[in-house]
Amino acid sequence: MAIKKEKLIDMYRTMVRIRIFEERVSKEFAAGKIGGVAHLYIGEEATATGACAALRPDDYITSTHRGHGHVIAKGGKTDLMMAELYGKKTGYCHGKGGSMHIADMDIGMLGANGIVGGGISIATGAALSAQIRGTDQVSVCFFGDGASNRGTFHEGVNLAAIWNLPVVYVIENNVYAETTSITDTCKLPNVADRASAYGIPDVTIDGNDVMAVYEAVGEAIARARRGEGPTMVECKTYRWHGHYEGDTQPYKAKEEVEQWMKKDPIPTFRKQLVERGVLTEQDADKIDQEINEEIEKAVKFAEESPFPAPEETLEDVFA
Ligand SMILES: Cc1ncc(C[n+]2csc(CCOP(=O)(O)OP(=O)(O)O)c2C)c(N)n1
Ligand SMILES: [Mg+2]
Repeated sequence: MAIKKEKLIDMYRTMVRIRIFEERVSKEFAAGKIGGVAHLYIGEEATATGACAALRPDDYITSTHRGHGHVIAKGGKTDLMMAELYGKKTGYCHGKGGSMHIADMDIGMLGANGIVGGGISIATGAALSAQIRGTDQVSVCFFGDGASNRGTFHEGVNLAAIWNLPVVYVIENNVYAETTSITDTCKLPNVADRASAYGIPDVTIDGNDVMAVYEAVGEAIARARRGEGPTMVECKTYRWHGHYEGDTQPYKAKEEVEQWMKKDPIPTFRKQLVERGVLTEQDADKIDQEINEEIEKAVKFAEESPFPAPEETLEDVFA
């Protein structure tokens, strides 16, 4: 697939933005600045970045409880997201939703979700809506290996298959669902092998290879846009941090962690871009620096923003 230099640089920038945002969240969470729970996307940056790079601005995505990377990859604002994590009035949900409720309709980001597998129904519904309205929008649904064991997976994928809906199911197989390894809940070598039971195509790829994700999800999106229905793309990846910040991960083997750390998607892509002459090391350093400054500003914005007033408690709350 031909891809412009600017796009490649943008993909690098997005992965760095996710990494630095998440590292900062980890730090501020530990310092007690962020309440609730934080599920971080560190290590999985290439999956959201490659998939969203293949989407149009008017396409949809749905996310999970581990949603910061998806928001950033679809073009969300790091200052509004940081303020939301801080519980501030200037945040995406006016400080009342936190990490697991961030949505941005202006960029087609239909929501993070505290309900595992909840996004599968929403992405399928968004694809149905596009089909009924006769647009050629596509919906990309991100979910975990664990979510593929939920009923919504069967319901959503089966419906999309039967009705030929324009949706791409992106399984982020990061090996674990909380403390449970996927090998304890799925007999198949690949979770996406389940797609054949629904009569839809599937592909399993290295989710830490941003170009492989871009190409595989890009082909699935093109298929969906042509009216040829859903595809399942499994991205094999790994989360570096605990399931939540504070999880000490006694269930992971040291060798397994070390092996995956060697497959860090960001330096791998950076090296490829330098070797291909897309970027110099200095250009890449400059991008890293710019993103550091952006995230610093996002933290300052969050710190300096007010909390919502007590009398606003019931505003923005729908039933
Ligand atoms: C319906 C539902 N069941 C259980 C939970 C508790 N829970 C939160 S995250 C999680 C594991 C999800 O694993 P996976 O889908 O692989 O996503 P990952 O955390 O690995 O990104 C579980 C069981 C929940 N939030 N919602
Ligand atoms: Mg998982």
